[in-house]
Amino acid sequence: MSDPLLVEAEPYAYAFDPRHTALLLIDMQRDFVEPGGFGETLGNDVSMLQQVIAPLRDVLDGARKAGMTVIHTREGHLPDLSDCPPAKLNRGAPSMRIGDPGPKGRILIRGEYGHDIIDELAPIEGEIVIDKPGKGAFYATDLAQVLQAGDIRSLIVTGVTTEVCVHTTVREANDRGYECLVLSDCVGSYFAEFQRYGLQMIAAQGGIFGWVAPSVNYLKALEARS
Ligand code: C5J
Repeated sequence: MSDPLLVEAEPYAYAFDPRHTALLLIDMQRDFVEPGGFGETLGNDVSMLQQVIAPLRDVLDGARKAGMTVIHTREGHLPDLSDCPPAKLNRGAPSMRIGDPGPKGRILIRGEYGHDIIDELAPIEGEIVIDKPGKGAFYATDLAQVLQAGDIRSLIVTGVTTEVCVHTTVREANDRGYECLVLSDCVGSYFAEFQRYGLQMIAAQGGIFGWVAPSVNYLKALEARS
C-alpha cells in the first residue's frame, strides 16, 4: 500500500488514496448554469456559477488522467413528476415551475436538454451518472451501493450549488463515513455570502463536515505522484 497523497487544506491536511477516491461533480447541468433553466426561474443570476467551469474542467482532466472514479449527478424528475413531492413542486413563486416548458425543454425533467450536463464537463464512457430527485446525492439513488462496489472511501466534491446540493451531499456523505474534500473554486453559489459561509461551515470545528482547499492544492498533490 502506497502512502496517501496530502493536500494542503482547511482545517488541516487532507489525506487520500486516488484508488479509493471518487471525483464527484454535482449538478453541473444547463438548468442551473445556463440562462433559461431552473436556476434562472428562481430569480438567480446564473453567470455566478459559470466561473466554476474552467477550474473544474482542469480537475476533471486530472482525475481522468489519474484513472480515478468519476461520478456526475443530475437533479431532476420523471416526466410524469411522480418523484417530485408537491412540497417541492409548489414551493415559492418561480417564473416557471418544475415540468413547465422552457427554452431548454421542460424545466428539470430527465431527458430534456436543460436537464443534461453542460458540454464542457460532459461525462465520457466509463463515468457514472447518478440521477437524483432531491438535493442530496444519496437520497433515493444508488450512490451508496456504487461507492461500496468501487471500494471508494473519500470524495473530492465539486459542483453547484454550494449551500444546497453540495452541502446536502457532503453532510450525507460525512454521516456515512466518507472523507470529503470540497474544492473551493470548483463549487459555486448564486450568492457570494452563501459561498463564503458555506465553505467555512464545512471546515469549521475541526472539519465538522470535511475539508476545503482550492483546486490548485489538490492538483499539486495529484501531480506530485505521477
Ligand atoms: C438547487 C442544486 N440549488 N443543485 N439545486 O436547487 O443545488
